[in-house]
Amino acid sequence: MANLPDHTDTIIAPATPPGTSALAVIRLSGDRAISLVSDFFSHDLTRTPSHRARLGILKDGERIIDEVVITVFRKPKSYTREDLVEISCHGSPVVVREIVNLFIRHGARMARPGEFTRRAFLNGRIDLAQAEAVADVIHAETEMARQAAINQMRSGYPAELARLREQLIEFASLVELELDFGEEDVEFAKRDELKKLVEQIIPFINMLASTFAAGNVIKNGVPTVIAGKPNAGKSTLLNALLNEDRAIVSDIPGTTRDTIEDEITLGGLLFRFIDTAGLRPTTDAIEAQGVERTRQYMKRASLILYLIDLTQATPPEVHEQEQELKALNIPYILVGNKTDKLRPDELEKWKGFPMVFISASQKTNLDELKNRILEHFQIPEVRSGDVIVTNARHYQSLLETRAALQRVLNGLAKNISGDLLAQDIRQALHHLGEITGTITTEHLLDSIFSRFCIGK
Ligand SMILES: Nc1nc2c(ncn2[C@@H]2O[C@H](COP(=O)(O)OP(=O)(O)OP(=O)(O)O)[C@@H](O)[C@H]2O)c(=O)[nH]1
Ligand SMILES: [Mg+2]
Repeated sequence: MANLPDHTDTIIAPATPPGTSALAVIRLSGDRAISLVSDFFSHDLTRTPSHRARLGILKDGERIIDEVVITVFRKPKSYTREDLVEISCHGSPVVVREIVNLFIRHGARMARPGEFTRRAFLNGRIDLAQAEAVADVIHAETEMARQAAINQMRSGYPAELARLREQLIEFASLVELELDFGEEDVEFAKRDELKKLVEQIIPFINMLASTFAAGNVIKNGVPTVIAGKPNAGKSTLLNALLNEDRAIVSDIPGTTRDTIEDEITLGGLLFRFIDTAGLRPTTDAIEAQGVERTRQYMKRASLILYLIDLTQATPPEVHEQEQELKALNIPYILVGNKTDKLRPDELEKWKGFPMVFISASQKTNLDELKNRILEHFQIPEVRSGDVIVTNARHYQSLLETRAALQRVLNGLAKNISGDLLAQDIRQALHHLGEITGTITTEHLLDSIFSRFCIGK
């Protein structure tokens, strides 16, 4: 095991959010965790077996701080694989602070964000992808995101990947062994077997990488931009979708000047709807900035809802706007608004357009619109056990692994020398190792764990 724990000191942090609550939990982890807490507790914890809870009084000298329940976890059967103590106290910020301060005064150190999970990783209890999944579980905003993160946290990447990686390592060392023989023409690593192995790994990586499109949507949600001309009813639609008065609506064109966004869940997916300034040429400097912002957001959207005021627009005009939309190369839906103001025969002229007809102010046909939105995101239901790549860092590493493996294949076809071959194999292994953390740098670990909350 290359990664040894970097710190052996005993750390402490509240594991529950700040503020008043029924209960709060404080955790300590490290060699001194049990004896330190025991010194201030009414019972001797040094004799308490692992996974056992005890009710008692926490005292600073003669002063009672709180009545608490303390659970002892002995290494290696704890979250961090170190001795770990959980103190359940009353959920008062004052009590929590007093307890934390008491132990800091006597030698514990305040934990950094994610430090408990970092220790779990460094002590080999979980791999890096699983550690990252812990943060994803905590931050999951939809049921599907939670399920994907739980799967990753519990089982990590498939064992199959680890097995293929082991075999690749073997080849790397065989090829490198050949190099030691210098001039002599030896071949320990059978080239056709190496080729077979690489041809096995690439489809596997393709399979994992192909889940990222769905994984990214599941984890980060879908940025959906509501665009169109001023007064089309964009802000009214945003409010109708959110079921609240989020954006100002008025009959003055150019009401919305900045983007306004909010999230809702549709069909288990998180959508971020972004209301924008209406698209029109303008001499007003501020409105012009807003229009420019709209265009930027449209370029980065996963989906555009293009709203049309059917009482104003003409088919040739909409046809022209549709051409501009097509040029963006981003999925869009044409939404004809204000049907409440139209006679049935006036709808006739729009027959040629693939349009969803709604009335945003009357909330008519919004279900049809929601269905059309969901049709763009055919996400398979995530079942327990499914592996889905939701992490952009993993996705990047998978692509780089694949590129390096492709170079191995090309090199084999061209019969390149062993040292060049070894280099490409090493690179593939490096990128593969980045995912699970067999290859890490302090810098990478810092950036991953700093996103955690303190106490996790
Ligand atoms: N009759 C009718 N009026 C609507 C409908 N939707 C919006 N309106 C009205 O159209 C006007 C403009 O609505 P907004 O939602 O502010 O339009 P917008 O597209 O956000 O406009 P800007 O922010 O100026 O770009 C308001 O007076 C709304 O009440 C609708 O479905 N039917
Ligand atoms: Mg508006």
